[in-house]
Amino acid sequence: MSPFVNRRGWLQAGLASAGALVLGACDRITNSKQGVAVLQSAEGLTRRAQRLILDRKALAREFAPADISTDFKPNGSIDPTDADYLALKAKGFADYRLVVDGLVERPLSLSLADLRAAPSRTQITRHDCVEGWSSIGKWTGARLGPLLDRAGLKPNARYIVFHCADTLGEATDGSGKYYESIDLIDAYHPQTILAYAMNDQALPVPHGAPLRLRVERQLGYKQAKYIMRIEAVADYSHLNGGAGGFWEDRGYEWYAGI
Ligand SMILES: Nc1nc2c(c(=O)[nH]1)N[C@H]1C(S)=C(S)[C@@H](COP(=O)(O)O)O[C@H]1N2
Ligand SMILES: [Mo]
Repeated sequence: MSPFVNRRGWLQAGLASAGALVLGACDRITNSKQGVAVLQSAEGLTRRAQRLILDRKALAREFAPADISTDFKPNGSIDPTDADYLALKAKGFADYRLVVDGLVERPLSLSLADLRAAPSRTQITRHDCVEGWSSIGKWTGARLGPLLDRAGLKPNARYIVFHCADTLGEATDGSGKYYESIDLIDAYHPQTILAYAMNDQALPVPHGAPLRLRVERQLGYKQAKYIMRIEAVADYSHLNGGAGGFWEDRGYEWYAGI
């Protein structure tokens, strides 16, 4: 069972036991006007929480092959010059390994072949950059949820951090390396994939070769390219500028939903 389901189970168990407490005093409560109001407001709260969770699980719109942009704009880093990345690129990424570690039971080190053999998904979606442009692309990749299950998240894991190969900016936050983070609801969303292909070709360098995130209900800057390492954490405030991502450390919103 995925930790997301575990947590939801935990939430439901919590609500059920809160309900049991209320039910224990049922007679007295329903006999008072105030008591009925308490029950009604609790029900409203549960319904709103449920709606929020359903909304977080909704799928992003998917498009038809004819909608695919022929001029999908590469943005931000488009040709990293970091030494480790250049060495991998020189060998066509044959030595590439994705490290999955942090709060996991079984740290992983996956080759591109391992990733291609993992449970996958293909989707045609629209990418929206905060700069005001959008492009539609077709992405194929390993679903993040099953990979996290393979590693086995520890119960205190709350966020997934993506550590990238490229240095985009000044080292104002201790590194200047690009990084991003998402919560477990987005990590287990069915359209959240580690894409190794774009428009039926191996992912090109300008778009994040050999591996980039697609988290389809979020803005462009959440779509981390050049992913080297995935770390499960309880909290991200100790990383770099503390705001959970390269652009977040520079004032952008963390959740960045669209
Ligand atoms: N590693 C890394 N990931 C990144 C960026 C970057 O500079 N470095 N730029 C982000 C931004 S702002 C956007 S809009 C998208 C661009 O993705 P694309 O190059 O495929 O269009 O990547 C995002 N992910
Ligand atoms: Mo962007």
